[in-house]
Order: sequence, then structure tokens, then C-alpha cells
Amino acid sequence: MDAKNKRNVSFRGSEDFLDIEIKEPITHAAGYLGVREALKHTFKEMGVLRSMRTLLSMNQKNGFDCPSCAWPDPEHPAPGVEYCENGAKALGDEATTSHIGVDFFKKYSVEELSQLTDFQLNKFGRLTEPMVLKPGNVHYQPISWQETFDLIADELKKLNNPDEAIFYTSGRSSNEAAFLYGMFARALGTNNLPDCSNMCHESSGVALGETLGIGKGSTTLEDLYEAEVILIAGQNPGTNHPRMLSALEKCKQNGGKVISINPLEESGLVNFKNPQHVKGWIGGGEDMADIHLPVNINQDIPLVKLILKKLLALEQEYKNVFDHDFIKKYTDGYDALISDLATYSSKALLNKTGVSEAKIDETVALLANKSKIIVCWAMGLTQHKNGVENIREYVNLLLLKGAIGKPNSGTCPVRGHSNVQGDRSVGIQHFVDKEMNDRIKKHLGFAPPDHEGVDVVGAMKAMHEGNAKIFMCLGGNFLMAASDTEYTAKGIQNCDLTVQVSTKLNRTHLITGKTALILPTIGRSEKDMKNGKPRHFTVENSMGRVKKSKGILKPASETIMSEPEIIANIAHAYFGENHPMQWKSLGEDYELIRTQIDQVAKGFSNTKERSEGAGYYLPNNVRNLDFSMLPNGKAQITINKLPVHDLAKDEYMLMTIRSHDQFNTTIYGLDDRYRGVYNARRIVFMNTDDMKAVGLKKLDIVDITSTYDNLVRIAHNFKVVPYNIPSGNLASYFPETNVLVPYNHFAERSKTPISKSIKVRLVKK
Ligand SMILES: Nc1nc2c(c(=O)[nH]1)N[C@H]1C(S)=C(S)[C@@H](COP(=O)(O)OP(=O)(O)OC[C@H]3O[C@@H](n4cnc5c(=O)[nH]c(N)nc54)[C@H](O)[C@@H]3O)O[C@H]1N2
Ligand SMILES: Nc1nc2c(c(=O)[nH]1)N[C@H]1C(S)=C(S)[C@@H](COP(=O)(O)OP(=O)(O)OC[C@H]3O[C@@H](n4cnc5c(=O)[nH]c(N)nc54)[C@H](O)[C@@H]3O)O[C@H]1N2
Ligand SMILES: [Mo]
Repeated sequence: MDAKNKRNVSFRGSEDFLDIEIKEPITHAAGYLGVREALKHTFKEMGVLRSMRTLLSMNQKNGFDCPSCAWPDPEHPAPGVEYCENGAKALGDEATTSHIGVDFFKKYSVEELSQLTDFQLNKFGRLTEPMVLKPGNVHYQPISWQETFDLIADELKKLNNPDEAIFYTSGRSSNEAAFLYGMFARALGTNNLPDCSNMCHESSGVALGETLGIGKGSTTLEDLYEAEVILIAGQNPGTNHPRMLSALEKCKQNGGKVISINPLEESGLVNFKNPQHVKGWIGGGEDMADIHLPVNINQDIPLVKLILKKLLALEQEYKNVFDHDFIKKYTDGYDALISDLATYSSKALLNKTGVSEAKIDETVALLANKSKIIVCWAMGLTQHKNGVENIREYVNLLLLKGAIGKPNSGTCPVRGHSNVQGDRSVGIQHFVDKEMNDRIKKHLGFAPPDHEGVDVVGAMKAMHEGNAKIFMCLGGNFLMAASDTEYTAKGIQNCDLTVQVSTKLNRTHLITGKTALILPTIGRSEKDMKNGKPRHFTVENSMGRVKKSKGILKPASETIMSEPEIIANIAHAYFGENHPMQWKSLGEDYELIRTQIDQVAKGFSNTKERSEGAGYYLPNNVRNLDFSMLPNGKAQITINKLPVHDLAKDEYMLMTIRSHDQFNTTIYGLDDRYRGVYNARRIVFMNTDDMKAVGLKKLDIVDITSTYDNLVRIAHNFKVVPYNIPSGNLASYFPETNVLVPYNHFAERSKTPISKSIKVRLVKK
């Protein structure tokens, strides 16, 4: 590493224990407390009047899309209250009235800031001025916008080849920003476009593409309302997609059943008090999961196989459990699956799941005569070595039951970031899409590269091995989000230039390349004005609907710039006027970008008009039962191996999860109210029998270690919290535990890091 880059920075932050308090977990989600918490956070961050005015506009037809998760809005939003506790927190976090600029960076050195926790860094407020950290310096200094564009263009011109530049995207960017960014990378000549999906739902994309021909889910919001059974596997909606609970409530009120499949019994899936109506404030709320299957971490495949075996036994007896007409007409691979199921012993499968047979039988009885079935899932399925197989196995269940491509049934991967799906649809992808490339050539007039670029894991490796010189991020917090924090940090520090287009301060601004830039940008809730006129964006939700989003607040400062304009200006500084893309005009007039999106991105058309109001659905072959793009023109029933974990006697399986007070690496607060943890993040949830067996007591301090390929990684100082979690399983929060996730262990084919099944040991201090 260049000596100039050896700033004495910490990638860990402080490890102080505050006044940790452990209470009983709460069994019901939202209700009055949820509303109170939501408003408390937003009022504190942005004042009472500003909060109320802005919340009334969130997820409304002429307002802006909530910056938190990607759960869709109903076609007819409830006037003024179409948001949840965590959406309100996300808004408060973005629209905070605390701001930081030149004086702040003069006062604090990068080294000093790096000693603080992620929670403290975020609390400083919105970034308001472009800043540069020059080689060897320990303070960021102000820089003009034009100088930043010229600096980036000059560094890009120095590269030996365009693949020495990497362009990361986090899923909060609009379709317009993501499109320009993706096209800029391609115009330069690289597909190095890793994005947060690579760490998130990539396994879903791969599995659904292989089995059903489209890497997205097939259900609409309305499908959930009248489903007969909804399975929720590896997802914690009470915290991460709270508005989903309103849809589940409707399903329950219509007589539907909910099954939760999760090592933890998460609050939102026990009981939900809907704050949108009176019963939710004073009544007992709606009981959610009818059956909870506390599966061992990463044992969903044995669980589904056992359910399939038991359904098959009923089928052989009654002949009406599987949908044979559907299977014959639309699927491939049925016979092979049935023969494969016969090779497993039910007892061995049962042992692996850790679930009682009675509960599995109850599930099977419920599924046997139902066909309107939806499977919802999130990170509990995707972030394992066999993440792709996990999802294929659940798809098998749906296919055997004919629960695909019909109303009230199908796949529902619940997306994370509010526009992560849209970013992918408009071209943020590291792999080559030949059809898109042809359209780029035809409509945009340049030849995009035809070799694959790096994904997140590839980017980490390229930087670490010194093969990447420039690392630019459109949002996100790559250092803390990616696996193997120490490895990633070293990689980032190898770069000549790192560029962060951001709203808030985070650790990726502090662990940097030799030169680093912070480019502050406009948030979702803010007005984006040009020549006295407001502009708007479009976004795509988790169910494939594209719609307009228009901010209403005054931007955090007059100096910040919109994402499309930042990208357009960099492209203009690099290409000048002599390029088929008129970058400057595109940055100014988003209608021009939308016209190009319509020409280049599959399924987009007349977005200008159709994105108004409730917006429009992108085409989805599964909804039309069209599998013509797959082998034999059929949906694929697949055979998936059982996951193998060779745990040593003293090893546990650790999942890294979100607390109720964070959005990914943004830490809003230090409580995990639903799980009863207050004022602490460095904790590890553990089964009480397991604690007894090794002599650990409540709040004992341990180091968590993981050993892969003979390398021991350590996460220091975690307090043990006794919890209702299956024996042998542990849970702890990300990003603090990302130091344990080995960079070279990830899901087969999707390359999603194994953040939910890490083999670890506990070392008592
Ligand atoms: N408030 C808030 N909202 C968010 C986010 C946030 O951080 N905060 N993040 C957003 C993003 S980007 C995403 S991707 C989503 C994430 O949404 P989730 O996937 O709900 O988030 P996690 O906390 O990772 O929770 C994973 C769940 O899977 C369970 N689980 C873990 N391993 C297994 C397993 O092997 N099998 C099964 N069946 N279950 C398992 C865990 O117990 C946990 O309940 O949320 C989005 N929304
Ligand atoms: N161990 C472990 N690791 C994980 C996960 C896990 O479950 N366990 N989950 C993974 C998942 S699912 C995901 S999606 C990734 C998340 O990875 P990222 O998307 O990279 O991380 P975030 O924490 O969402 O990014 C937060 C930063 O985004 C910036 N930001 C916020 N809004 C905007 C905006 O509108 N525009 C711009 N330009 N910037 C903005 C702010 O500066 C903020 O600090 O993490 C992954 N990492
Ligand atoms: Mo995510």
C-alpha cells in the first residue's frame, strides 16, 4: 500500500457498552407504540410541523416514494397514513435538520471520525458540500463541483483500461440516475456495475430466472389479500417491511392462513395492531402466524423436502393434492423430483429441521387441499451457500400445487431497498444482456462492452489485488455492507480515487483511496428544481410497478446536486460534446432520460404518462403462464441437494440480522424493541440450554470467531443475550459482525455472501 494512504483509521468504531437493558420480547408489532416511536424519531430529527407535512405526502399519489423498503403502495393509498414506523424513521433520517459542511470537516480529522460508531457518524446529519481528501491529508477540504468533475474525468483518462474503474450502486437511486450511471460505465467500456442486489436478492434473481424465466416475483399486492395460505420464510416483516403486515391482516380477515418459517418467532408475525384503524390502537390486534416453524438456520431445504414427501404420501392416497393438469401442461422435471424425494429418509430430514413433527403435519394438512398459496421470503433464504437452491426448493412446492401464474398465488421475494428492483431493470448489472446491448447500439449510438464485469465479491477482490484504481459509489456504504470488513477496507485503500455520492456520512467516507471525494446529493423527500421548475423521478416497487416520485421538501443545502446531474456532469467532463449521448441535456431534463429508458430497458414504454398516479406494471411472463424462454418451454421443477455444514463440536451457526432501529448500515438508534434489547448492538442471541452447557451467563462478554480456510476472524466484545432460538443457532446484528464473513464464501452462482450461516465459536472474556 502507498505510504501516503496510511491514515491511522479504524474500521471498527468504538466498542463501548452503554446501559444495556434486556426485557421480554414484545409479541405484537406496531399499534400505538409503533406510531409513538415513529413520530418521536421524526419530530426529533426534523421538527413537528415539517414532519407532519412531509409524512402526509409519503407514498401518496402526488408525493414521494418512501425511501425505506420496496414494499408496494396500495392502488388507493389510505389518505395521509400510508407509512410505517420504520418508513417514518427513514424519512427523519434523510430530512434531518442537522447538517454538516466545511466547518465540520475542518474541525474533525478523518482519523478522529473513524473512532466513532456508525450510529454516531450518521447522527451528524446531512452532507451539504462537495469535499475532497487529498493524498496524505487527514482532513477533507472543500472543492468546487466543476473541480470534482474534472478530477474524476482526469483520473478516468489515466486508466490502462476501463475495467480498472468500478461503479457500485445502492438501491435507493432513482431509475433515471441508475440508467445514466449504467450507460456511463458502458460508454466508458466496462460492465463493472456491482450493486447491493449482489448481497441481497441475487439468489432470488438467479433461482427465479432458472425456474420461472424471470428474476422477479410474480405476485401483486392484491394477490396477497385473498390467498389461502401465505408462507413467510426467512423474513422479518414487522421490522423490515412493516406495511406488509396490513396486507397479511387483510388476508387473515378473508380467512387466509399465515405460516412463519424462521429460527426466531419475530414479533410482527405473532400479532399485529394496525395503527390505521381503531382496533389497532385499543384492541387486541390481529394474530398473524397460524403456524410457526422454528427451523434451524439454513435447514429450509430439508424442511420443504419433508413437506413435499408428506404431501406426496397424501397424493398417493387421495390423488388430488398435487395439480396434475398444471404440472403436465406447464412444468418439466416432475418425475425426477418424485424419484429423488424417495432417496431421503423422513426421519433424517426431520432431525435436520429441528422442528416438531406435529407442526410439520399441521402445515401439510393446511397445504394439502389449498391451491392459492404464496411464498414470501427475504434474506433468511438468500444469504447462504445454497441460497439459490433454497428458493428453487420453495418454487418446487408452488409448482406441484399449481400455485403459480394464477390470482392469489405465486412467488413474492420481498425486496430490500426502495428502488433496488428498478435499478436492475434499467441496466445496473454486471453481466451482459445481449438484447439490451443491441438496443443500446441502436438507440444510444455507442457500442457497449460485451464482456462481463465484476459483482460485489469480484469488486472486493479486484480492489484487494490492486486491479482497480477508481471506485465510485452511487449511494450505499460499501465498506460496512460488504463481507469481510478488514479485507474490503484494504481493497478500498488500494484505490487511487474513491468517490461517494451520498446523503449521510458513513464509514466508506473514512476508509478511502489515496484521493477521496464526497459528492452530496438530494434525497427522495426533497424538491429537485431546475430553472425554477420541479423535476421528478420514477421508481419500481417490489412487485414490478413503475411510478412517479416527487419530493416536497427544500433540499438540505443549495449546494447539493441531484444524482442524474452529478453523473451527467462527470460524463460530460470525460466525453465532452463529441459523444452520441448528450450528457449535459440528459442531466437537466429527466424526460429525455425516460425516453431513453423506454428505448433500452425491457418492458418500459410511455413511462412519461404511465408512471403517473398508481403507475404501471412491467410485463411479467409468469403472470401470463408463459415459460417459452425455458428448456422445453416449461417451468423447471428442480432437484436440490441438502446443505452440508460440518460444524465442529464447539461451533455454532450464526445469522447476521437487522435490529428494529437500523436501515442496513445506517443505525437510527440502539434499541431492538421487539426483541427486548435496549441500548446495545454488540450482543449475541443464544439458546439458554446452549448457554448452560458451556457455562455462559446473561450478559457475559465473548469474542465471536470464525475460521475459514485456516484464517481466524474475530468480532470483539459481544454480550450474550438468552433468547428463544433453536439450539446450536446464534443471531447477532450486521454490520458489526461482517468482520466474520469470509470474502471467498458465498452462494453458488449468485455469489451472495453467506451472511446468514457463518460457522463461529464463542470465546469467553
Ligand atoms: N427498517 C428496515 N427496513 C429494511 C431494512 C432495514 O435494515 N431496516 N433493510 C432493507 C433491505 S436492503 C432488505 S434486503 C430487507 C431485509 O429484510 P429481512 O430479510 O427481513 O432482514 P433480516 O434482518 O436480514 O432478517 C432475516 C430473517 O430471516 C431469518 N432467518 C435467518 N436465517 C434463516 C434461515 O436459514 N431460514 C429461515 N427460514 N429464516 C432465516 C432471521 O431470523 C430473520 O427473521 O429489508 C429492507 N427493509
Ligand atoms: N452481514 C450482513 N451483511 C449484509 C446484509 C446482512 O443481512 N448481513 N445485508 C446486505 C443487504 S440485503 C444489502 S441491500 C446491503 C446494503 O448495502 P448498501 O446499500 O451499500 O448500504 P446502506 O446501509 O443501505 O447505505 C447507506 C448509505 O446510503 C447513502 N444514501 C442514503 N440515501 C441515499 C440517496 O438517496 N442517494 C445516495 N446517493 N445515497 C444515499 C447514505 O450516505 C447512507 O450512509 O448490505 C448487505 N450486507
Ligand atoms: Mo437488501
